[in-house]
Amino acid sequence: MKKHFKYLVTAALPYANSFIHIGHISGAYLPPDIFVRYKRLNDEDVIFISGSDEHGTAIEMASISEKVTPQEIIDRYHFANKKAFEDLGINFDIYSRTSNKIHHDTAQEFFLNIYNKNILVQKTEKQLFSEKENRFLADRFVTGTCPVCGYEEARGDECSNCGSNLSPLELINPRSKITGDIPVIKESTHYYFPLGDYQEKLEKWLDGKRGWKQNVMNYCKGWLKAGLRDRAISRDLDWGVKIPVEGNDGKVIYVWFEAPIGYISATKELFTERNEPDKWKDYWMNEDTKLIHFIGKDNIVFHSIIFPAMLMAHGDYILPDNVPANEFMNFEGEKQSKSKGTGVLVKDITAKFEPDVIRYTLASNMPENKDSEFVWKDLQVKNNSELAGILGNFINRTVVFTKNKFDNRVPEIISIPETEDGILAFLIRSLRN
Ligand code: B3M
Ligand code: ZN
Repeated sequence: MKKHFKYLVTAALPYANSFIHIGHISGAYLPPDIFVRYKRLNDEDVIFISGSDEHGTAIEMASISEKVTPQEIIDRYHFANKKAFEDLGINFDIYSRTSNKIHHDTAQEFFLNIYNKNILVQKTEKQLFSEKENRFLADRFVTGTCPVCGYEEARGDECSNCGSNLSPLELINPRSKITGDIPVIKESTHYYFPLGDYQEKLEKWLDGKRGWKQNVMNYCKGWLKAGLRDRAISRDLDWGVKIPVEGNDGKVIYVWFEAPIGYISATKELFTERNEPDKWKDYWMNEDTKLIHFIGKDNIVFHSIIFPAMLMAHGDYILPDNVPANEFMNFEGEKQSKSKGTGVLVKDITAKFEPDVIRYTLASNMPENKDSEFVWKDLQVKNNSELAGILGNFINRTVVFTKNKFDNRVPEIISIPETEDGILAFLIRSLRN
């Protein structure tokens, strides 16, 4: 008998620090929405989870540059982005927030689970510190020259030019992103997750994977080949999920450690809302569930190496079945970028066009295997020639023909020519499968 799986489909949690654009949609949201619609049509057991990522220096940076509190930032962008998804017909079962209590509790429980098993390592290491601002310059708070490609505006956590994963101390000529202050080096104690201990297990697990996209597999193999190292999972920041161990005032869990746990918290919240508070376990603790993470290519390492290793360390949960990552959709020749303000915002395009026109244009040009390009002219052509001209005309003719020749009713099938018989059989088969 055919085995029936449950599907737990997640779409990356966008930072609630800016309005989402159509590049995000074509990479990480429309593909799972199409997948989930298909599963729902087939009456399969599927839940579709996403929400706002509301911590990390991405949020704090936005709050500093807009001169409001982090809370105001996340409230503004969470609700705006939730509406943007709805306006595009992207139907999550839940669009949660990592600032919710249920997430803080779940993330702290996760941290404590592995802390109590003595998996975490504490290390005192040198960090960049701004005396002027009296703060450690974590992740996006610091900018400098990328040691890999020489790009002068690389962030402390990542170079947006070459995609290298960085740590602030690797930057050449580091300076504070906010004040331009040249930082000094000061020691700070942090918790590290020993990713290297999971190297072999991860290699075995990935070796057994079939049907993964080549870009994702190659990327993972590159990381494994370079060798996995310990990763700091705490930060000296105020905004975030507090470290649930005494003596850690002023420290929070690193955003990339707690954000993926948000998929678990959101599932708990969904079933709490549905008055079935334990049902989330039917998904997360059930080997017959296929956990599928839809993401953009810049999030691959977190979903296909680091989060799986965290799940292995915790031990109670299933691992991802697949991590379909898409490439980027550029805009009229340049990268769509929240920080540079380039690209098309969902709230702007949905104010002008019907969701299906947008969805069709994006879906027919999805950046599945290489970066694709959005150009306005293309939306016009797809709308006018393909949707209105071909599909609209076909439907219009059929309806008018039915009206004129069959008195407005769909006629009984009397006889089907052999050629059409084949088509009909094919359609019925496709609907059944
Ligand atoms: N917020 C990165 C991003 O918005 C990050 C994804 C988290 S998924 C758990 O691109
Ligand atoms: Zn670089």
